[in-house]
Amino acid sequence: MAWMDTTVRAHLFPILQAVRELASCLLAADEPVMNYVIARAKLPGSAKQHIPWHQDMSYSLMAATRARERSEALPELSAHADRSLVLHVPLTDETTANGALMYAKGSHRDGLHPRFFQEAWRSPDGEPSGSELGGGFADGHEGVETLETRAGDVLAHTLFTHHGSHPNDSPGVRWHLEVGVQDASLTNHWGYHRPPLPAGLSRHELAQWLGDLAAMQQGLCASGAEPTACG
Ligand SMILES: O=C(O)CCC(=O)C(=O)O
Repeated sequence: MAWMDTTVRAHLFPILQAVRELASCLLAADEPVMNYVIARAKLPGSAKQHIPWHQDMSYSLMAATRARERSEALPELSAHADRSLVLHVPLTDETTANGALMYAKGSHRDGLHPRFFQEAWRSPDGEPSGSELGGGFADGHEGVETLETRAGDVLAHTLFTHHGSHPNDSPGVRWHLEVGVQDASLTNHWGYHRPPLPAGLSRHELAQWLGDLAAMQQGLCASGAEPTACG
């Protein structure tokens, strides 16, 4: 029997079902799949939970390409970004004071900045990456916009969009869900199981979908092999 509790049944499942249509529309994909879901809390004054400016592609390199040189990887990274999105779903209202998201407008057009081609992934002789290069954007940059949102809104950004968030200087905890979605036809070189977003809210569909979620969490490939051996 798949694991199920009240929070999943009453909150997580309906949210994921609700974003299915949005993902399908934005990706022009009949059956979008989910490649991860994270619930994040941003505690007041917590420096450790402050996420600096970044591009999410940085965390998807091993799923998007086998190339270890950025210039060689860029076409595959672009193809991957074209058919993937990150949905940021506020569970509490997000204001500048409690850590709302900031986007650098138009930054999704410029591909992956060398800083975000991870050290651990690039070849030892590749171009330099790392903090010395800077990311190109910071809170005060003229192309940067803060998006204050209400619980129930959804923000969508590409894997190339430069984004960061304000610190949480309010007395309350800020919660959000982050859902990575993709067109199912996109090759995922890592090869772990990616379930479709849930289509219905019945107990039967939920139980079935939780089995899918458990397989994804265990890192199982479609073939059942370990992720490092997939793709
Ligand atoms: O909430 C944050 O501080 C950052 C969230 C984020 O990077 C995202 O939703 O992609």
